[in-house]
Amino acid sequence: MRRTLTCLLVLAIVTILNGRQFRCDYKYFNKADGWLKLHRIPANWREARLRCHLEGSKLASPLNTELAAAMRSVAQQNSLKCGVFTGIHSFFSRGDFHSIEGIPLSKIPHTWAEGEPDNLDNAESCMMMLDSGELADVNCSETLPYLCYKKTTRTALGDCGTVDSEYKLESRTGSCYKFHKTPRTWSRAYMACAAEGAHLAIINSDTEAQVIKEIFAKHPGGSMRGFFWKDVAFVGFHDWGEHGEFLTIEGQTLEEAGYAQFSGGEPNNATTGEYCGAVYRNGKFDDLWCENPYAFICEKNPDSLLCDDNDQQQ
Ligand SMILES: *[C@@H]1O[C@H](CO)[C@@H](O)[C@H](O)[C@H]1NC(C)=O
Ligand SMILES: *[C@@H]1O[C@H](CO)[C@@H](O)[C@H](O)[C@H]1NC(C)=O
Ligand SMILES: [Ca+2]
Ligand SMILES: [Ca+2]
Ligand SMILES: [Ca+2]
Repeated sequence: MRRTLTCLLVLAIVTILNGRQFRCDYKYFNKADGWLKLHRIPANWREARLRCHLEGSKLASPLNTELAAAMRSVAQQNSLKCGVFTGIHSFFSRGDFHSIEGIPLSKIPHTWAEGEPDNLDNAESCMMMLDSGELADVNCSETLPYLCYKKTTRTALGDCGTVDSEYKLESRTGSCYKFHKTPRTWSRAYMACAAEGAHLAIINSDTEAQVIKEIFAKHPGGSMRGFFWKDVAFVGFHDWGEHGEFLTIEGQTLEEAGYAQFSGGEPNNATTGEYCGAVYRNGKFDDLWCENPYAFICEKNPDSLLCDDNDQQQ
């Protein structure tokens, strides 16, 4: 609670001084002209890029000396001696290094670590920054901590405690919801919601099922791009690998959560097995293939500001 208050206060001050805000879990660096967030848990480069993207930012690269200094100071404060991934990559064509923003390596001030770049085993398409600030090419499948960067923009926190204006507060349930039209697998959908400070929607009442049904109705099949089934959307329950019993992502049975209505004939565990939670347009549940991409619905507590976790950076 105190942390939330501190957070609100800091946000308020930042807002007054700069007229800008982004997310409470990001730290503002004036000289670097933006916000940085450290992801301490190592990930491979693809996961790191996606995580930053889903948070509304970009995998950080030392694009200029100020940003490089800010990145180094965060890494050093957190004793990340083994370095961090940068957004500099040659993911599409080995050797053609660019930042995520498309800035070529030749325009990014850099010094190489000793013996680098060496494109070891002809398998190094990603770039890391060492403790010293020097760069080295590495295998993108390595796992390293990383930073996400958001360049300064003028944004405002809405009713939902996020700058993401696609979250809409629903007075009947007190929650905010966002319908994602970019289809993802259930795990990726879970990740996308988490990155937004939300979670896959959990239906806790008939009223909330009605709300979800209305949200779904605002997104007819024709409004979604791509070849996927448009009459189902992932929500927050799963069989947790124990086929036959569904629990919410908060560990409750559907009955305990307050709503357990499956659509007629469901759950049917169709061909190859369906272990992930979804809803039909009628607001009733379906068991669905986890690994196929579908639309999904995130739910967010409007009071959660993304900064009430314990490893908040100072
Ligand atoms: C390096 O990359 C290759 C593919 O380019 C992959 O098969 C290999 O497992 C990677 N090695 C490590 C140590 O991550
Ligand atoms: C669901 O279907 C899969 C594959 O057909 C099967 O292996 C699994 O046991 C089924 N699960 C249940 C709970 O019936
Ligand atoms: Ca190397
Ligand atoms: Ca809910
Ligand atoms: Ca089904």
